[in-house]
Amino acid sequence: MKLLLITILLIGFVGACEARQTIEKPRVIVMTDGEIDDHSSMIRFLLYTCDVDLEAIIETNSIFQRKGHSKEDWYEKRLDAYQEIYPNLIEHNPDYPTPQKLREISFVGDEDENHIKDLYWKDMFKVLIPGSDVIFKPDHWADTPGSDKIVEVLLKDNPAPVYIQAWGGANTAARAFYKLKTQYPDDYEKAISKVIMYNIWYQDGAGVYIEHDHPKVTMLYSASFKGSWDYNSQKDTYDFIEKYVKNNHGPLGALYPQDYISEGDSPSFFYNLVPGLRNDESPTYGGWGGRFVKFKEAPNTYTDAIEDGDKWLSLRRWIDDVNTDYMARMAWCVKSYNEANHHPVISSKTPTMITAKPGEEVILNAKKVTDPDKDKISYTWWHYHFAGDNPYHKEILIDNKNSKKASIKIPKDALGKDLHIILSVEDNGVPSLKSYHRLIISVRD
Ligand SMILES: [Ca+2]
Ligand SMILES: [Ca+2]
Ligand SMILES: [Ca+2]
Repeated sequence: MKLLLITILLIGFVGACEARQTIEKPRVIVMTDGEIDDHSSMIRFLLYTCDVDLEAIIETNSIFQRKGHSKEDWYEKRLDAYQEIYPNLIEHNPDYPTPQKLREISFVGDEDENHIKDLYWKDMFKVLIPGSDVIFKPDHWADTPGSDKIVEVLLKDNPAPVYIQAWGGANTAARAFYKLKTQYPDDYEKAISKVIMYNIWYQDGAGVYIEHDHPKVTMLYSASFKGSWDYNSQKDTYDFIEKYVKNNHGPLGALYPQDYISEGDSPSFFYNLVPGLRNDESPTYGGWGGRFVKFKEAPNTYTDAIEDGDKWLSLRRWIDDVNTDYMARMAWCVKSYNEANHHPVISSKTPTMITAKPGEEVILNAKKVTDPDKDKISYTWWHYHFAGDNPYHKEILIDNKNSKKASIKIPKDALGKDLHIILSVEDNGVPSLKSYHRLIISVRD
């Protein structure tokens, strides 16, 4: 009887893990203000559209790009270039959306200058920060194709979260939320509770308005993109852009407008990549898009986490991995499957959650890791000692941390804490690619 029970538990456990791995791709809406940075970010983003369930791309304005740029053809040029490389991209991943689909889900949102009246760069840290007073309300603004699309997406009978990325202002989303509240009162709460917004600063008055009037929306406020991904942050990447993006990598990379990586808005979509890091479970977990902590004065708002006294570390710790991955994607634009590299795959049987006692030794086992190119795999286990709501703040050494099978001794004073253990596996392809897995060890008696 006991054996039967254990067997059932084991099957249940494995089943739960597999369910995690087959989880739907994150539903994503991009709002871009068409700044030069956005022109660069869009090139990279298009190469990751196979990893998300893209609902819409919406052109907007911001206090920096006051009239927006939808009347120009910067975005259309990128879609045209994508169309050219699309046949090659689907050799590497069949989930890339068709160029036709991308055009169908492209919209223009709010580019009305009156909706950012008297707001300028100098206000950025005075009135456009979490917890500030509301400056504008969208009550009397016109609906736009962009805001109506957001309404439509949120009303769909699909309970999965919707990630809305504000690469510029968020007035378009503000208007959509207002419309839901006033015209769809019965569906409003359900619709709005699905939204997780990743804001690259608050680049118009919408951020504080949403905090006040739509507090069920989860707001992530990033300021640390500045100094890690924006203009001037990665000035050692001239060669990278020259060699791996602009030249010999097809028409999309050739459009890269800058001489080095300058993509202040990109962290907002990095957040939706790398499912193995489980960013989707909590902003406090941390991944390619950085890590966040709860902001005290607004109940559902999160701001950049500080790690080791460093406000950039949660983003910077991944920069090399993120850019190497981009190199591989750029190669997908021009190379055949056999000439290019693809990610190693960590078996879904590797546990994601276990409980251990203080003083106990826990075996960390990567189970099966395969590589579609039959590359050799190397392993690194590490303790992300800032991650989660309940972290054990001291670093813990992992025995055999560069082996498939490693072990960790749970410290005695870790009782009640959760240890976030990250496994990264790296192949030896060119460029080498990493995949990740997060195991959370709850230390309980
Ligand atoms: Ca246009
Ligand atoms: Ca922008
Ligand atoms: Ca590989």
